[in-house]
Amino acid sequence: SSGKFFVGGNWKANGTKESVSKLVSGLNSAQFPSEVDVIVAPTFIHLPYVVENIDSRYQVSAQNCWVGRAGAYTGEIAPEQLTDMSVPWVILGHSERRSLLEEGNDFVGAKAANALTHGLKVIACIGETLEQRETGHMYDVLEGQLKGVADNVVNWTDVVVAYEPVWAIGTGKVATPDQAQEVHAFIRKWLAEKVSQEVSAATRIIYGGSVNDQNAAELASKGDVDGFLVGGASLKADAFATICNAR
Ligand code: G2H
Repeated sequence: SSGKFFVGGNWKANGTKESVSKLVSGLNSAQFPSEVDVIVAPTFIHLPYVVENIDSRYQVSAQNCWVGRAGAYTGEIAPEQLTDMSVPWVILGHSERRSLLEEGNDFVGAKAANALTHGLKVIACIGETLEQRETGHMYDVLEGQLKGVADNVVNWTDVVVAYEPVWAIGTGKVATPDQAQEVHAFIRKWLAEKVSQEVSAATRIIYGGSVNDQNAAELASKGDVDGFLVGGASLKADAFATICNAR
């Protein structure tokens, strides 16, 4: 395993002023060890509230950002606007954006490069669909997604790789601990061969897809599972806190 245990809560397009304020107070009273990096990713419009009201044990993340600088890009948010808002992290390449908005490997890579250049830390998501897994294309797909990121990243210190099998996202069908470990080990090996031994050893590889308070501990016991990216269960402070205590 590598680095500090890392748990990210991806709130996706969920939340109202009222529910976000309740979730933040729940999280502020949650207990977890100080040797865990805990990140929460609200929607863009809830970011300022969360930055101001969540306690300093948490780091805040956006769920996406623009591929270039601030300017005439209607509807987008640029990395320097996030850092100006004291948001240190961004999630990039989530499968929901890859599939629903057709974000490709090069585009995700370009966003990662731009985000890192402007001082953001990046949670880079990769993952195969069920069809790709069943037809034997899983490793090709993962390799293409990894390459898109690796071709654009110079310094890996601020990068976390999230493996999120698409068939496990929001479906309640979590990958088995062995399935997760197998792919995490593949990613670790790929980084060793294509980037460097140092980057492979130091980069955190986290798992996402139907992680909850019941299954997190067993997944976390696997050698190459360095943490989680949590969707649904991150909207409940108690469940999320249990996941933060999984290792
Ligand atoms: C995977 C995950 C969070 P969920 O997308 O990124 O969502 O835990 O709801 O499957």
